[in-house]
Amino acid sequence: MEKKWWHNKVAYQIYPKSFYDTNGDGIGDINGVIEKLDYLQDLGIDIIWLSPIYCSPLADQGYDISDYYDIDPRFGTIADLDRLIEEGKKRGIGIVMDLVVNHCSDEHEWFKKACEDPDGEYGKFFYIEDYKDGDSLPCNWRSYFGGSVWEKLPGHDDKIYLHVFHKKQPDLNWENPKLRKEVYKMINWWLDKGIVGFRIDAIINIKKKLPFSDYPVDGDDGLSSIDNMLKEATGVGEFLNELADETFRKHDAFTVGEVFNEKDDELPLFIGSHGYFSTMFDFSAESTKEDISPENYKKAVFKAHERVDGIGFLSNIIENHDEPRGVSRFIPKEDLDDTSKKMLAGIYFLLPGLPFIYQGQEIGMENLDNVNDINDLDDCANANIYETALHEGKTHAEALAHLINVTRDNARTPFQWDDSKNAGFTDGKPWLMVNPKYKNINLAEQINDSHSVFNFYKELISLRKNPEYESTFVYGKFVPYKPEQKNLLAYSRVGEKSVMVIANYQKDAQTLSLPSKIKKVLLSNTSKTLDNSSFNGTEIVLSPYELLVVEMV
Ligand code: TEU
Ligand code: CA
Repeated sequence: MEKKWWHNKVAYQIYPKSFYDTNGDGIGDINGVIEKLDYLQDLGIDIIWLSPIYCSPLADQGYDISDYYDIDPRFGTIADLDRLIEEGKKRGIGIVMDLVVNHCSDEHEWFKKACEDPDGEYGKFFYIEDYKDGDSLPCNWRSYFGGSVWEKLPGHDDKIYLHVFHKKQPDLNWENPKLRKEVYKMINWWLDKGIVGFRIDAIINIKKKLPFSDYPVDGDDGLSSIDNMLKEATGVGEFLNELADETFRKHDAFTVGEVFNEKDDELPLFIGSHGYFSTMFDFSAESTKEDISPENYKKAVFKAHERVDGIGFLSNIIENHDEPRGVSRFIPKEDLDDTSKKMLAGIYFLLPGLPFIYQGQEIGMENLDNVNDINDLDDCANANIYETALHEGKTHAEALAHLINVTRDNARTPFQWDDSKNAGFTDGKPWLMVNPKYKNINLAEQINDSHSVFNFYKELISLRKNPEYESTFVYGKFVPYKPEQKNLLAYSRVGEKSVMVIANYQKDAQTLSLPSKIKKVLLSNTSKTLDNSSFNGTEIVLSPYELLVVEMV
């Protein structure tokens, strides 16, 4: 495999609004990221992905951009960002921006001009249609946040525009070469500024199946999921190839795609050596519909890595700003403790590909347990989740309980720096509630405790970067071990060295017979196992949620 500069990197996602507030307005800011760079360097981070900080009405928390060339004043200024890039460079940390180009904001000047003159140049930047036969819609697609994808065009009673996300996020028309050119110009402007790349938002949606047509109704609302359309939309590759040629490839940029619904034979095109992107996220466990047991977690993740074997690199996560906290999702509530959190960390972190840590994950931040009412939460997706639950017959209390399990706000509560007021996130009133668990789960408590979740993440990163093992963790082959053994999650990484990652994904002990003897214990989440004398044979007994990373003979 052709080696790339980003292959051995460890990335960290920052959701700026909730990271660190330096001016007391309750909103995290760029200066807050700069203040915490030493912290991230100490943890071992090489790449920071910033969720959007461009000018935005924040209808979808910055994923609705009204000016791609400027920073929202709530987050800071372009000068602050330049300083962040510079300060990052000094510490060997590259900055990755979020690229949100499936849609912009309805407050972007392109959309304003489109409303003024729907038949003019900017009207063609969007999908603007007339009602069919007076009042019917061009198609029955359901937007990701609920309701029809069609909304009346402001100022024009007879016209509507398409938005697959929020109505304040009109879709950009990628079929229009002028629009594409504008997008490439903007991307190159950012790359010239010195960022190292982009995380690419919702990109699979840029290709629509045209002309608009209905798909089978799959809900009581009489609408059809966008997925039904995406399955039939072909040709996204032509856009992506042009995009990569005009921008990323010229700069040797690092890009990570938020890609769903890709077909098997498209994988080399997406993430092969000359793919559209450097890598893409593995969402296989996050998008598992059934209850996520250890067995189907293993199945999903193993399958994902076997699928890309020899093709390219996935980016591994247990959570992000759109998902509940990974530890709350993948570990049964009654078993959630530092040991099980560390086990989950070890499992995903040493898989082939790039590990991404989402802010707060490194201290084991958990979901909210309860809120008094829906107004304590913020996300624009909440209303639809709640209403749908009521519609399915749940009571208000049940609907709220369901919402708390799944809401994206679980990941968006402020970072828990210490146990002072507002978890040390702000001197003002935080824009979103702080998770009350901050009294027990916070960085200050963990930073000097060698057994903390935080220090376990540090150890994981330094193990991955240890020159003796790095090539094995980066390029070593992924070989599942005894996938049929229940609640055992084990795999080898075979390269210059042979390393095994072994996890007992349950609350009971279990016995495992190994293919050979253990040569060395590289990492463990239970201090007792660091004594090599307990590994004389090939049969080992694993304690509850034990994780072992071992070099084999
Ligand atoms: O997400 C796109 C996406 O497909 C989903 O994860 C989606 O957010 C979720 O299913 C809706 O509940 C990206 C961003 O990560 C997300 O934050 C934005 O809301 C979305 O695009 C629109 O820009
Ligand atoms: Ca602030």
